[in-house]
Amino acid sequence: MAGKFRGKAFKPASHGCATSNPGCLYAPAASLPVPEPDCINLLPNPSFEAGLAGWSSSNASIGSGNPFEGTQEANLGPGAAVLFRDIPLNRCCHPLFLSFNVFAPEKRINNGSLVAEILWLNSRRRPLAAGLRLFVPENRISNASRITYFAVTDRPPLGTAWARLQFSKGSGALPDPVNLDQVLLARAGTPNLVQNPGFELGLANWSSVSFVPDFTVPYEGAAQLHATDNGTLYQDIPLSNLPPRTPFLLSFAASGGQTDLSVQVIWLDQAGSQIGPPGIDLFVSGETFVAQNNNYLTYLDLTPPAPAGAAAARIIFTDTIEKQTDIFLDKVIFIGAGSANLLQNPSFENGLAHWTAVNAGAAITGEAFEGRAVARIDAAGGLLYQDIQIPSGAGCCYLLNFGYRSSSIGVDLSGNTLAEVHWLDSAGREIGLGLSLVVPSTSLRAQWLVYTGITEPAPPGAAMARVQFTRSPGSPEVIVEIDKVILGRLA
Ligand SMILES: [Ca+2]
Ligand SMILES: [Ca+2]
Ligand SMILES: [Ca+2]
Repeated sequence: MAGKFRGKAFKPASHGCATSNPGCLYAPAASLPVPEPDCINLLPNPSFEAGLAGWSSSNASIGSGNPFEGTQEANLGPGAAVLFRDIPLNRCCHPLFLSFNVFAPEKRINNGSLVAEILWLNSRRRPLAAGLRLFVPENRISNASRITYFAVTDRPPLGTAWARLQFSKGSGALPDPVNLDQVLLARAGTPNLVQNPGFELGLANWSSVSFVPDFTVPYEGAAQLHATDNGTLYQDIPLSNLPPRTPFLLSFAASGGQTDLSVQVIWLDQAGSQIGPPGIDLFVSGETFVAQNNNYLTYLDLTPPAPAGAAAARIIFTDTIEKQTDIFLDKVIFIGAGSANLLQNPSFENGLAHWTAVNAGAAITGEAFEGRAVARIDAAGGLLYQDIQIPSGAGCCYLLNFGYRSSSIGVDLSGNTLAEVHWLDSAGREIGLGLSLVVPSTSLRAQWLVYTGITEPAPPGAAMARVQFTRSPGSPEVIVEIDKVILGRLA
């Protein structure tokens, strides 16, 4: 994947990214590459499959012990470590969407703290401003956890020509290494529209019943929210400064015990009355949280375009506590997006409707990633795919996101699962590969993992995208589950 991006950087852009774009900060001289379409993953070598090529590092190395994606991961530490790189921005002043995955080697490990940071640099690579600083506290990343982070920067100041992406790790109680893999940095539609998104100001800007601030090892920062009773939490996001009919991306992180969580985005008119059906309506079972073993799960979804007359979007969290347990929430993101989720029956709540499968089925389970059903691929290997129309999609990039887990325990292996997006022409013939994610065979205890990638731009003539999952045989009786598949445009 990295090689493809790098190879493309020096080819003439053939779909709309004109070299004379008025948004470009610097006119491309002969010595500079032709600007790429800026919807792709801006990071070459995002999964460390080319080792640390392109990254500057201190006390970081490459490992292949248990990569999150592909065959290799970056190992930070033990002890203090840093990994950074500067990324040229061909067009100024768009916020950026960042995703990465962190985990500990399979030992008794309590990580040191980790900071993910984006700095805006001018053309001489002098810092102009901070775009993002995300702090992961000590002991959040234990050997039980593989955590996905999403974050959005603010809008870079005029004169920004580079973004510096930096991961710095502090020392924990040794051994304290942190592994890092599958980093995504791509143009976002807007900065985060949520006020006090990480609850660092407690309940400021939120309306709450039962949720209270909590400061014990949050997902990020120094605070999270906690509830031990049935409750609700909401915030209204005004839409007046956004184009009508904008779709939105919602993300949040949650963990807990036997506590069901419902998450909705509803549309409100000027008078505060609800318009139409919810834009997002998610359900996470308390059993799913129990199976995560106190590890935070991160969710991402896309709304359809806001309906005509929508003056605000209300993000609502509702928890239903079965027993004397609790729930934690952190880091809510709501940004303008480029499209709705284009997949039909994305969460397998209607069985395998709209999907084509070999050696795979849909199953009702109390531990679904989302809702009450998942897709399961047999231990002997199997596949699952769906074709979707992408009218006027040429030149656009698409975000792929899904939940994955295997039932493997101990020495059992899951087999490899390839998640891919292929481009099809109007006759349904494949004309190219947009994205390939390799979910490697793992012996991790059953936990949901969250995979996210962004395709290359769809080539001219692309009329459809095919989202496909193919699994090779694993240990007998080890089932692979896929749930809540998203394919849509980030910007
Ligand atoms: Ca990798
Ligand atoms: Ca927080
Ligand atoms: Ca589901």
